[in-house]
Amino acid sequence: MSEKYEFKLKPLPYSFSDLEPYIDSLTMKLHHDRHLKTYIDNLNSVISKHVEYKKWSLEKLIKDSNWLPQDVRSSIKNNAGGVYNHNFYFSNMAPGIKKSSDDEFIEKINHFFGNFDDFKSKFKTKALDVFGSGYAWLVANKDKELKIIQTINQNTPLELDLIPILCIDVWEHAYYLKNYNKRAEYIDNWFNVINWAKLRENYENIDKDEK
Ligand code: MN3
Repeated sequence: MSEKYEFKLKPLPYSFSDLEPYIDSLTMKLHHDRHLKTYIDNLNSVISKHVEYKKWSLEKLIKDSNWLPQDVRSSIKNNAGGVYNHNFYFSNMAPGIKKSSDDEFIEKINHFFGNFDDFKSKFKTKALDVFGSGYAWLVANKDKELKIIQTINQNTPLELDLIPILCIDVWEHAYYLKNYNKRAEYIDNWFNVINWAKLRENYENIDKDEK
């Protein structure tokens, strides 16, 4: 990832309709072209007035936000978080990628959560329990131990020194058009469009990131 100013809205690696019938095209289009774009535009607009941060990567703007001047700190942190979280969310979905049970990464999930169904039910509960707007995440620590956490608003696991593996956006804009207020229905649908190949890659990359 590691992008810097000027941040760009990149096209999704699949089309807006590819996640149908689980996630509808209009939701995908508005989520990407309007919600994510707004975070990118806002972030670019603040950074353009603070040239000293033009060289900071997206991750650094989030992790080192305490060093930012107070008047722009929350604006930069929230918008950078919005860009990071949405990029992560969109890249962890794909149409028709099935998990294979002999996958080493799935074995890790089974190891840390008992079995796959337990993982699924724990993840769903965590996502349902996010009060208001936020995300549920599967994350790893530096020892590659997996756990499930929540973040509110546009906070990220980076600030907690955790490595993100998977996230679900449970802001209402992620599901309201199709599922109205039924977040549980959205979560069940979303489980069908997880890009397991990407998750495995995220997990395997932990060692590389360390170096
Ligand atoms: Mn969103």
